[in-house]
Amino acid sequence: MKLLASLTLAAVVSTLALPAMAQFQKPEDAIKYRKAALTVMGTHFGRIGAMASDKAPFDAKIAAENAAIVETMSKLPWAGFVAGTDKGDTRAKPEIWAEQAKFKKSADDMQAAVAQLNTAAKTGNLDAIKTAFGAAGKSCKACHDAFRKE
Ligand code: ASC
Repeated sequence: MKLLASLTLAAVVSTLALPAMAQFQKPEDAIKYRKAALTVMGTHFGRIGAMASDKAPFDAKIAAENAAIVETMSKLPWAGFVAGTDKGDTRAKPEIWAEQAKFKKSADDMQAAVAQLNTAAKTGNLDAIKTAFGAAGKSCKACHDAFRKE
């Protein structure tokens, strides 16, 4: 069982490590994929936000379920930022590719903030969730301000 788990993990990791372009048939597919991933992430993030801003009743289990989804989703959009996909049905700015280290740092910061939100959600403490939600929201906004067109 342990061996099977290791082999499965190795297969998943090597798939994720494939050159991004090899994972999409067409540039449009990469754009669609990253937008879909960000949309799903934003949807579940928003459900936590409703609780964090007292617009929805707080339910620790629902918050934790949503935070786990957000953390998983936060890992996915990046493979879709294939070189040359600043054209088409996208608001991605060319700076994503011109300033790759900066973009990667932004993406990493968001993933770290979202991981902390997931940790906070697991405690079931609304105040901790509010704090972590605020920080995660800032990380979303920082990346959008720098790398997303209006
Ligand atoms: C959301 C969402 C975003 C972020 C961002 C935070 O709920 O969909 O893109 O929060 O608005 O500033």
